[in-house]
Amino acid sequence: MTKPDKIIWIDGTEKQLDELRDQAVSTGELIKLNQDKLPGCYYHRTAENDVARVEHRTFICTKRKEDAGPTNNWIAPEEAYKMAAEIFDGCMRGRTMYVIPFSMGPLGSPFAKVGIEITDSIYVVLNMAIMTRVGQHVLDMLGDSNDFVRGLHSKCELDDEKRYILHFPEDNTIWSCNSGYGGNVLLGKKCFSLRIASYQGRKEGWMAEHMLILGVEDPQGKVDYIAAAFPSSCGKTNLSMLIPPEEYRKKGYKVWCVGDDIAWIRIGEDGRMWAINPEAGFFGVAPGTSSKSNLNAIKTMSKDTIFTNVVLNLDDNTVWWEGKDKNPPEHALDWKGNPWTKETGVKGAHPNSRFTAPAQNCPCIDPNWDALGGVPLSAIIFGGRRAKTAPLVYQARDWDHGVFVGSIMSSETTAAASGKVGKLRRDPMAMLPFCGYNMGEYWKHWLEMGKKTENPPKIFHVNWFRLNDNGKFLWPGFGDNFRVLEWIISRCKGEISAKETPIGLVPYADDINIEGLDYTIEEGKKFDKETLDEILTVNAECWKDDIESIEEFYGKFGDDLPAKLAEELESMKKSFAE
Ligand code: GTP
Ligand code: SPV
Ligand code: MN
Repeated sequence: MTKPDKIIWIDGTEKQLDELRDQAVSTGELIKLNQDKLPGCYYHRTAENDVARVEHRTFICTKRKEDAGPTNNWIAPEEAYKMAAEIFDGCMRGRTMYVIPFSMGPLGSPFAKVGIEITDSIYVVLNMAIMTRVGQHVLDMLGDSNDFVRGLHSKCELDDEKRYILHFPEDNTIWSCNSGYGGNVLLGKKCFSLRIASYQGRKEGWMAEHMLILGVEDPQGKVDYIAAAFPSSCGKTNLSMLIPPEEYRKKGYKVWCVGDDIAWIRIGEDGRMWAINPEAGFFGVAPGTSSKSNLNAIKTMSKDTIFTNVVLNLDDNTVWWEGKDKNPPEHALDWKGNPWTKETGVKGAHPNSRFTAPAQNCPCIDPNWDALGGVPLSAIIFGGRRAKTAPLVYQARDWDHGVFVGSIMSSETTAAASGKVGKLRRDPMAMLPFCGYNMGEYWKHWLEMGKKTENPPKIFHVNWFRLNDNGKFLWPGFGDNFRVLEWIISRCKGEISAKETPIGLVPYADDINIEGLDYTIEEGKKFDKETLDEILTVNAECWKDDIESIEEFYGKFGDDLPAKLAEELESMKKSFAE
């Protein structure tokens, strides 16, 4: 169908990848960065019209529209195949086709699944080689099996009017055309590991979730694992690599990173939920990442990293972005390739510019990050970007209530997807753009999984993003989020009590340790006990508005809304009315 001139199978060897890097440099697709300062690092720019996921052009193509549900775009499979086949017809003429066998999950893990991605982009090959396990050993493992996801990608003409990200969960197939941007084209990531895998998970009795996984080690050396679902650009990578405040580090606390974006979760024989990170690298947001906010990420990207759509520093051939440090380069090109200085008056890096780096590079990568059986979860956290309404942290009363808490998640939109930024929308379990089937069925699956798990994780909700009236963050965030993790773990162990409210269990302010916390909200206003009280408050008026919006959202699902969730909503409404 695509009629390539040449076909190359990706064998996963460094030699082959190196040849591809050289070739991409020779055509300008990649720029080789300063190899003394950034060994193994490269720079890439996407087309200006192609900088984020395109949710309005992303489709779930099931035979029946109901199976895609009210939150997904849908086209019938035969129609989608036909339309896209015309776009793909001859699209690789004059180009080379690369065939990438890849594994999501460590080879030999019972969680792992194989995919093959066909692409005409070297950038895709090199990113997939960081983000997944690629090469001949994957084919060897697959053997004669037909159980693999078929991924087809072509840049085509990068025509945004013919850009489609099509998923065929019933055929284990993904077709993506006319884009060269990460989430649209690295098919192992959101397309397979969330949209296709969530569909597979329901059929096979497991869960594919948009979650980071981290381990908290206490001074005795015991590690508790936590998974957390936040929408795109809402703090997963940062939380997963967090460095605890100094007074905790001195006592011997440490955070280990297992994954920063996706968790595949199964019920273990011990009656707990176990999770793996199916990826092998990080595709992280660059802007805002600094030695202060996320030192581990900065170290992770110090070698073998591909930078996309950041500022190119012409003085020393390195990279920069807003929030990296206070020294923007004096001679530079912005993400579009135009001469740029900070006086130019526009952002030099695209707000959704990214780094692609191997997980192995991360200084706090968990020794068990690629354990075949995964890690056991003590807690699951949901969270969003909410200027108001959601308190800093609260706990769900039980699993079913936790599913309710996840289902009513909402967050302000970010630059990770094309469209308006800062618009509040409901984003259940951070899966709105990633659930490969009817969200109502997905909630039923969550409820079922809880029933089947003897000792399920405790469920929490956090919000690092409460603002004051001047639009300043009230909570310091980043490393100080450890203070909230401490409360969560104490709750899991049953060590402390919490306050019953209509939304769930909220901390007593004294149980959040703010000792040593030094944060200036704005000039003349430091974080204090009062601020903590403020961000722990459940404001009934705000929540009553929220309930209206939840009712409207739930209304879309008709009979597909699980009765249990409707009951939880009624009961919350009632307790606010009391
Ligand atoms: P995706 O990779 O798109 O899924 O994003 P993510 O969820 O991994 O978010 P990431 O950790 O990259 O953070 C996104 C943006 O939020 C960055 O600009 C961060 O600096 C900022 N951020 C992360 N954590 C915090 C926090 O605790 N407080 C505040 N105020 N900002 C944060
Ligand atoms: C996200 O948008 O949630 C990302 C980046 O992690 S992308 O791979 O583009 O989906
Ligand atoms: Mn991330």
